[in-house]
Amino acid sequence: MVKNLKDSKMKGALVFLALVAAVYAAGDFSGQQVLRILPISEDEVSLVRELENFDDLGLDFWTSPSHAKRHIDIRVPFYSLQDVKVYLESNNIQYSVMIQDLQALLDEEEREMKISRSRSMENARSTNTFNYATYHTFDEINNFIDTLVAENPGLVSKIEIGKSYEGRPLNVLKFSTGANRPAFWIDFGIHSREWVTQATGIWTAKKIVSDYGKDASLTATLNKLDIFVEIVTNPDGYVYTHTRDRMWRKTRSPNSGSLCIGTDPNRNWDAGFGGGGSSSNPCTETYRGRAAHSESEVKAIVDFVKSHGNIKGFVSIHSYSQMLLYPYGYTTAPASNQAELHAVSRNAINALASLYGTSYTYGSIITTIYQASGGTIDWTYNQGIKHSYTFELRDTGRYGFALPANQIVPTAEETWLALTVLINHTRDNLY
Ligand code: BHK
Ligand code: ZN
Repeated sequence: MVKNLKDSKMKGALVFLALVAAVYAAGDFSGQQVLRILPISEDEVSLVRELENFDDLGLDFWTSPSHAKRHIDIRVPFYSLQDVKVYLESNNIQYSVMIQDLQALLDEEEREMKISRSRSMENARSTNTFNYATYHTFDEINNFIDTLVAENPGLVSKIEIGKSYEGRPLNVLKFSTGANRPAFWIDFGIHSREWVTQATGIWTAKKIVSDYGKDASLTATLNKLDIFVEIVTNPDGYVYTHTRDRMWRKTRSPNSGSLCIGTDPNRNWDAGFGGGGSSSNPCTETYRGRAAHSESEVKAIVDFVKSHGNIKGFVSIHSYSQMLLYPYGYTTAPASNQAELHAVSRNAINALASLYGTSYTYGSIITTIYQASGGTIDWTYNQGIKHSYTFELRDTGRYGFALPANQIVPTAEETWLALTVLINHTRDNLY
């Protein structure tokens, strides 16, 4: 009896230790690598795709398997590295190590944020002294939003279009100089780990108020169009990337019948919903959700776009890969104004490259990255928003989602040059 009691206590202690280890492991990327795999045949693509079905390996596909000769980036936990490398080597599949030790990059990221924070007590007080060159928490971003609105009452207002699953506000900035205008929408951070996007959103919001009344083109734009900016489109995920798991992509809503959390908000839209390039498995990064618009973060934008009724341009911003994409992602059928989308994209990426030489590829989603069903801009396009685009910001994979903070401002600056091409074209072609 005594022995049994002791045993069960021991067991309890071991279970507790295992749980503690599991919780800590979620936030610890020590020894983890990102492998870039280059399958040279469709057979090799299938072999890599099979890895997705082994939940125990704990793999995180940073880019999805698509076709031969298109690379696949996979984050591999330390405990699976040998198995995965042996698997690839025994199948003669080419790969290289893109990130040697992910935790080393994230340690540097955290160190940089701590230094910036200690120097930036003034962050919340004025958008002129705000530090645009570091990553910020959700609370800091909301303070920035409120400060920007307070500083520019005649130009900027804040709209709460809904609440996230966990009850956080879905804040949208409205830049407007008159009533009943057609509008241009830009969202950032629908995938929470793509930190350079939220940071670019902050810089972009400030850029719009700085240029209004000074830059002739932006002034003409805001005399004709309203601009809506959602900086943190997936707030629950964003908070989670700061507190628990820097590499969290999805929403944080639970899935009945599964212990896995979250839906991919870029597979949850009612455009080819459930089709290829989306998953029915809640444990994958591309889980589409139980139904189209099941995610409140998505539904809020759907309702907003429909009730507004006059949104003429729509851009949804992701990272990484350096691409400018247009519909469709769920079908190879061309968009009705594909020639226009293609020509405008080319102008936009040329403008972007003119600043720092950053090179982008462009084209339809399905022909340029891979098939993805239920994506944001396929839905907005089918709603009649003919100027619908998606960006994949820096970089091409050297740092991936762990892009160093010293690249935030250059990324935002060059992206703005491309955005203005898209906005100006929309302004001058309102249909
Ligand atoms: C972007 C827009 C529409 C469909 C797919 C994509 C690519 C995006 C994704 O959802 O798979 C890649 C990604 O998040 C990394 O930014
Ligand atoms: Zn993304």
